[in-house]
Order: sequence, then C-alpha cells, then structure tokens
Amino acid sequence: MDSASGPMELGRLGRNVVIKRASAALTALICLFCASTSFADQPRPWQMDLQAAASPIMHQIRWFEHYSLWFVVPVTLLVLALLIVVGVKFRASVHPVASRTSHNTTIEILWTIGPVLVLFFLAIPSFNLLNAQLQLPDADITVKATATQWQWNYEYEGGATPVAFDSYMLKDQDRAGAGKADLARYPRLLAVDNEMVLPVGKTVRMLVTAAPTDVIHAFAMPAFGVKIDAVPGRLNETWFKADTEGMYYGQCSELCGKDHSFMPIAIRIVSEEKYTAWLAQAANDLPGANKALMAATDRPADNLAVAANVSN
Ligand SMILES: [Cu+2]
Repeated sequence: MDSASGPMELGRLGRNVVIKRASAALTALICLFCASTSFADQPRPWQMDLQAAASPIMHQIRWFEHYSLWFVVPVTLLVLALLIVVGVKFRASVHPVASRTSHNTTIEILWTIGPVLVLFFLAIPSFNLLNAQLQLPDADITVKATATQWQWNYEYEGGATPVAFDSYMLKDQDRAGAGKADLARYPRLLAVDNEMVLPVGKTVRMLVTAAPTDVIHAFAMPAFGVKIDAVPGRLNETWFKADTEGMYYGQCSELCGKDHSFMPIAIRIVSEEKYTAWLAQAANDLPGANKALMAATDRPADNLAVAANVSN
C-alpha cells in the first residue's frame, strides 16, 4: 500500500504542475489577445482567422462566414464519408462483378433538391451583404485615395482648406525620427509616414483611383471589410464606418510591380474632436498635426498590456 501511494502522489503533483502551467499559458495567451486589441487590428504571424471586425460591413462578413461554414462543413464531411464507404464497401476484392445500376429516381430528386436548397440559403444572405456593401449611405466625410507605383495619396474633399498628402511605407532608418520605434504599434512593412486620420462612428466615402499613367492597384482594409480596385482613369467608390478607435493596417491588394508589397495602407481612427483638431492643423502643418495626434493617442509600449483594459 505504502509503496503504491508514493508514485500516485508524485503523479498527482505532476498533474497539478501541468494544470498550473497550462492555465498560465492560457492566461498569457488571453493577455496577448487583449493587448492586441488596444491597437486595433493588423495581420499577425501565424494568423489563421480573419482580422477582428471594426465596421458594420465586416461584422456582417464575419457573420456570413460563420453561417456558410454550417453548410460547408457538413457537405464536406458527407462527401468524405460517402467516398470512404463506397471505397471500402464496393472495393474490387469484395465486389468482383460491378453493379450495372444506371438510374434511381429517388436519388436523382434528392441530389437535385439538396444542392438547390443549400444554394438558396447561401444566396439570400450573400446578396444582402453585397447590397449593403455597394449601396453607399449618406457620407459624413469623403476621402480620395490615389495609388501610384508605389505609394498612396490621400485627399480630404469638401473642406475649406484642402488637406492632401502622400503616404509612404515607413523605412527602418526613419522610425526613431518619426517617433515610431514601437514595432507592435508601427509594424514593419505596414507602418507609414503619414496615416490617413478619420473619426470613429462616421460614414466615410472612399473614392479610389490610380494615377493616370500608372497601373492597377487595390485599396484594402480587412478590419473594415473594404477591398476595391484603384484603376487609372476610373473613380471607384466604397464606404466604411469604423466602430472602434485605433490603428488599422491594410495593403495594396493588386499586384502592381516590384514594390507592390511595400505600399501599405494605415488608417488611424480617433475621436471626432481629435479628428477636427488634426484636420484644422494638417491644412497648414501636417507633420505638426501628426505629432500632436500621436502624443494624444499613442501610449508607451510597456503600458500596452495594462492599457488593454481601458478603451481608447
Ligand atoms: Cu499597388
């Protein structure tokens, strides 16, 4: 008895350590996800899922994705199961003489009606989503994005003083000078020198084009569910309404030449007051306006985990 209780005790201790380590790892993982929400969304290493939704359209896209999986997964499993059953049950060694059945009315009816129903249930919400994406609501702000090999130009329409600027990918040697050394907030290959700044909760109309003698690019912002071609000589239109403040990253999404992967899109979503102040200052002094906005919105990197619990 005594000799048996030793190993059992050890086993229990071992199990406790494993459970403790697992719960610590889980907590760390949860903290990691919480910390990441404090600077909105961007692609991450080994990301398997879509970026977190930050606009009504993207919420709808996420919903539709989950909804369609309820059809995709069962159909895939059914086909896999049928393949296995048929492969095993009707293999040559068991069934030396092949069946000559050529018709079965019940099966014909079932496999016609089944797919029709599946397509019907997929098509209705899909068309609704497409409509919501393509029907522009009344816009509060209009910004024109013009793509050139290889940067973006943003032009704020309708203001008293025009605000327009180029947005280039941030080079590593310029990070310190720009005050953007924090790689978590300003990731490599995604951070830019001048972000597009927009207010939270406002409907933004994006006019998207490419410079007249340029090539086709595409304006994409995954967290807002936006992706639209930038075609020379043609003005495309899309919209979004960001529902959370923070920094969002996208990339040119149409292969456009050698620096295609070096023309990111960065949008900083801030409160309406901060946006108004930034816009007024940006008309005359863009670097000053950006610096003031960074000072007002960016928190020190070591506070990210703490800041995660405070909405920005
Ligand atoms: Cu491009």
